Amino acid sequence: MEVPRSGTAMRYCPSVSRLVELPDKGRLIVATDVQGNLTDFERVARVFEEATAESADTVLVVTGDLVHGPEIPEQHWPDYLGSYFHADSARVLDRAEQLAKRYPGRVHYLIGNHEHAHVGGPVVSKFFGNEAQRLEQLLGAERTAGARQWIASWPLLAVARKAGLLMLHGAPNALIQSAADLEAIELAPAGGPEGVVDELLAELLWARTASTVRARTFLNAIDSRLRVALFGHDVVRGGYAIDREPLLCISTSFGCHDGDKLYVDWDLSRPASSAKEVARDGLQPLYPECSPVYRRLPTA
Ligand SMILES: [Mn+2]
Repeated sequence: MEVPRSGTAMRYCPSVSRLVELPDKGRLIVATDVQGNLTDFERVARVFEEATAESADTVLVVTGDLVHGPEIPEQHWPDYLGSYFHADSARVLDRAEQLAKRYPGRVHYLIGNHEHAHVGGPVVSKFFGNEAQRLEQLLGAERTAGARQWIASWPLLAVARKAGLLMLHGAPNALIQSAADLEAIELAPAGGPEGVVDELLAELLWARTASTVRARTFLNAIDSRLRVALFGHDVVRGGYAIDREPLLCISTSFGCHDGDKLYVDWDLSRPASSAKEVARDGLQPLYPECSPVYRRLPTA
């Protein structure tokens, strides 16, 4: 069976919004950067399903990079990668899709730079020379086509206006005037050669930090009520980082020891005032049964 070339440029379907609106009430679970870790994805799914059992209006947002991870033997595992795992991105994609189907409209995956590599973005090479090609070889032609179609329906941002929270893959460093700028983003620029990336999209998917002024300008351009940006992309060994307000960078999985992995659990009807407040009241350990290695949770 012929496997199609990886990274084939896809366009957003006209009906797909770049920004998904979350409700003004209910519970919000936010996780980041699973990078093919099936065990961690299953745990995130369990957290969401347990929250759903208590409160039926729970929503889950995963801020990209569900796929692409190491497939190296445990004896060669470097300590800086945290707890050992063997990536199984194909099964993570399957499980992620099943979960979204089981809870229509309540499970949202945002595009990360690793997903973008499947739909027209630049080649990513973390553990393989071409991560998208590796995964697409494992998937085979038919599942690859399906995965690309699915990824091309994922939004870039999630917004919880009442809670004052914006979710995206990288730091909110892009210069935008309004949400309309985001709607103009294409996965691959029209008519351009492959590998050329929309500048705005590159910022959204690759920025690791932003100045306070720049980040607040970004939030304001979308909604003046937004107070905090939740994102991943970078590995924070201790589970979260607040470089400065309004930035809350979270590491739910990749690069961390199990006891340091964090996600956010927030009441969508509660307006957040700062990243510090969300860190203090919203961060939860993914594995409360595991001892922290580098993690220090904020105190009141
Ligand atoms: Mn990333």
